[in-house]
Amino acid sequence: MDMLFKALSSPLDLSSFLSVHADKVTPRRLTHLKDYFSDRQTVREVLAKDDPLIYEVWEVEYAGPGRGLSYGMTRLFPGTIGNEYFFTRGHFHSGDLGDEMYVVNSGKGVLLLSTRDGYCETLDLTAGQMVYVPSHLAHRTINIGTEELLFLSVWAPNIVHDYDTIAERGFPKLVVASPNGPETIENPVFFTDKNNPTTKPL
Ligand code: PAN
Ligand code: ZN
Repeated sequence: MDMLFKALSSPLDLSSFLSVHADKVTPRRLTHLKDYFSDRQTVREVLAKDDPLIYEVWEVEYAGPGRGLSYGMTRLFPGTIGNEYFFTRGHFHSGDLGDEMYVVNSGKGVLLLSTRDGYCETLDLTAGQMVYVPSHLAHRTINIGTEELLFLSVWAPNIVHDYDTIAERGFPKLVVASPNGPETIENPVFFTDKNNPTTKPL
């Protein structure tokens, strides 16, 4: 019988999902994120020597009858590019049932959330933290710690992941390393007006 038709059970330590359940692993290296980090000079310098792994998504896509649920574990590694911490690309959900649940297994992070019209907020992510992400909020995860940030996401399989909007304009805010620790600052090149190319970042 297909695994998706069975009840799934896991101990609270979600890291066991990594070896047991995932049927697809997607690595995201700096090459895939080179246009997302704001310090393009540092991106070029790092890529000239190496192509670091920023995160991996270990995913189980629902393929059974009815609506179902898909889920995945993200392993977001610690590190910085320039003063920006490693992050996931980030996306909006569109389509029916666009809400999502996040549960943090381990590590220390920030969830950056934003509406299409530029409202932005951050939530702290620590082990055991659960976040309900409503469908109208784009979401990006940022690792501000020194360990891997490991979290589970659960979403409806008919969600359309919209990456283009974030790829084009970024998030209104950036989370950067400063002498005082992680700091959330305005994104100087956030692009809100698609009809005005002069505001387009970089
Ligand atoms: C998560 C993300 C995962 C990787 O499973 O897809 O953390 O981030 P990007 O998809 O932005 O590269 C989720 O939010 N799924 O909907
Ligand atoms: Zn999502």
